[in-house]
Amino acid sequence: MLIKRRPDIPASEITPEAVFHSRRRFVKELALAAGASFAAPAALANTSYEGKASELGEALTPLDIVTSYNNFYEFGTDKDDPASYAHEMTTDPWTVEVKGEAAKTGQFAFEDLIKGLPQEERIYRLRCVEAWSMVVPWTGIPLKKVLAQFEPNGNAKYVEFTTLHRPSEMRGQRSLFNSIDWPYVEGLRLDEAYHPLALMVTGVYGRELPNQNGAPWRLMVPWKYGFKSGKSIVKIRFTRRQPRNTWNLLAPDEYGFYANVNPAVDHPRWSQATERRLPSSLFNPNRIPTLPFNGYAEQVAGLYAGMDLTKFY
Ligand SMILES: Nc1nc2c(c(=O)[nH]1)N[C@H]1C(S)=C(S)[C@@H](COP(=O)(O)O)O[C@H]1N2
Ligand SMILES: [Mo]
Repeated sequence: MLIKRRPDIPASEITPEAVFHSRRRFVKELALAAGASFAAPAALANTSYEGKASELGEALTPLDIVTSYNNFYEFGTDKDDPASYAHEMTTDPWTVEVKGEAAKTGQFAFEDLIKGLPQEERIYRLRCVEAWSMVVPWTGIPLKKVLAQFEPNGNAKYVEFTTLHRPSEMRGQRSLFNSIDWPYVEGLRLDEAYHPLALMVTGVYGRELPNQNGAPWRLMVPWKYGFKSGKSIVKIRFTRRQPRNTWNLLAPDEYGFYANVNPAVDHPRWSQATERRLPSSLFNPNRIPTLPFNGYAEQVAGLYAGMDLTKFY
């Protein structure tokens, strides 16, 4: 079974007992309900992840780095802020609102939304626009499976994802120094969202998703810069027109809507030609070339046929 235990975080940082148990019970039921499709790929099922070279032929980024070096501005702008403060966020119960161009809209309990949907394990590279990257075994539901259940209609050309706005539990949203207009919003073209590589992530390294990584669920769009993969999603809206997205609103010349990983298009303030693969240090920077579409070009380049990717960055 994939989900065994929570990450090794201090007892003081886990959610209150009752909440913890109710989600645990749910996770167990989910695993039973999903049956065989929930199993990890055979090669990984019986091995410990630590130190294992991945299916991609690249070393996995250790779990302690995946859970301690994060971007989650709702908890602060330093890389270690999310690990320090994300435990202040309550993730159970969790309600998701579905709106817009779809037959089934309304308020849904998170558990009901994912009930019966197949959970899969995928090892993906995540490339941040700040030029660091990691390789992580994520558990999640193909995004298409999540979205199709709402039966988007013919007008639905895009999908917008809104993440949690709860200043009482998110100190970055209370900070006087933050420049983001909360909540954090991201969007995809519907055909991008329906691409088989797009995943709605519910776990990491076979464990329940830690709060700092976006519990209880977050996007993972591996061919795009990390900022497209919104964490702790509470709203899904199907739209006719391209939704606005947080980073584009903040700095339109630096962050586009598409945000496909592209070593040939530099960020105005730094090169995107290479990346620091975590773990990375001063003495061992572990700098490697960045690949078009983060190495997934063969699968996804067709989505952008005929588009000028220096214009639609
Ligand atoms: N809600 C929310 N989602 C977010 C962010 C954020 O600040 N808030 N940061 C994004 C950025 S810039 C990156 S690189 C990834 C980092 O994911 P990780 O911390 O799990 O590695 O999350 C993305 N999702
Ligand atoms: Mo990022």
